[in-house]
Amino acid sequence: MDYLTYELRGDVAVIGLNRPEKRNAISDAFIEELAEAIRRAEREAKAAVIHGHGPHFCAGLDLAEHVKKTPFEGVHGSRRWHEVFGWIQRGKLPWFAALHGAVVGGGLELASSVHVRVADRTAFFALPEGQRGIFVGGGASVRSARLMGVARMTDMMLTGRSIDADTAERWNLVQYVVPEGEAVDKAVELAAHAATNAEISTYAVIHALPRIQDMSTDDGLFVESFIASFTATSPEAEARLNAFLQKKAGKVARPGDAG
Ligand code: 1HE
Repeated sequence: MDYLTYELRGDVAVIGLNRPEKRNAISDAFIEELAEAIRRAEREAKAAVIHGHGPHFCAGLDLAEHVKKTPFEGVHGSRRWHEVFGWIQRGKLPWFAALHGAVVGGGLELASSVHVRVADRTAFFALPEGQRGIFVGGGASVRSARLMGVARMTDMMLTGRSIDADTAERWNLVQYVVPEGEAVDKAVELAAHAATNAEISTYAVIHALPRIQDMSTDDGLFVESFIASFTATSPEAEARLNAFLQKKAGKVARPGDAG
């Protein structure tokens, strides 16, 4: 692989963006490698982590390649990003991102397609598309806007505002902030935990929660009741529920206790 590293840590696939000399800027060939790595992780792992090698997570779209494209090639490129990032967001695995340095433009769009984001204190977030004369094209108007809200995203795009990790946590762009250099380990720890969940519950979380959020209250509650009933009657749920009742499964941990 030219642009990625791939390793298995137990049940967790760890994928590293590996074009540090160009700040992990994503070209067409890069996105195709990512597509392959996602499919491989789905075959080999139960959860996945994505991170960046070098000083930054990802500088977004490869602008040197983009500048040579026709408008229609640009549309196809954007649609391919949507497709590939969609395999992350609505695929088979829970995905975790470990973020540091620049998480900008398409880098933030990639980060927004995973399920849980961990940032270290060096991470900063921006959407410089407005300054570059373009618009977001890797899903930010849908995914990042749903995370932080349209008002904040509008501010970032109009003013070029760059925010730090703590602000990103307040804005719901990231769920964990850790000391410098610790994001990958934290993300792998969280992913390893998610890998122990019942597959059907994880699938419901990934696929049902965002869809229900897009529904009316009445439709959401109706759909929820069917998913709850379907998952609860699976053989795995029966085994897990009985294990708890027979005191063979762990109790819910208090915050701060080992899980
Ligand atoms: C790049 C890219 C890139 C760096 N495409 N080559 N994204 C941006 O507008 C972000 C542009 N990048 C930056 O603002 C900075 O590079 C960083 C803040 C991310 C990092 O700064 P720094 O000082 O560590 O690195 P650098 O010296 O700016 O860059 C090192 C090299 O990477 C340099 O190339 P070199 O040949 O001169 O060594 C840069 O040109 C190159 N480089 N970023 C191509 N993005 C599907 S739509 C998504 C739309 C977007 O993502 S728009 C936002 C694009």
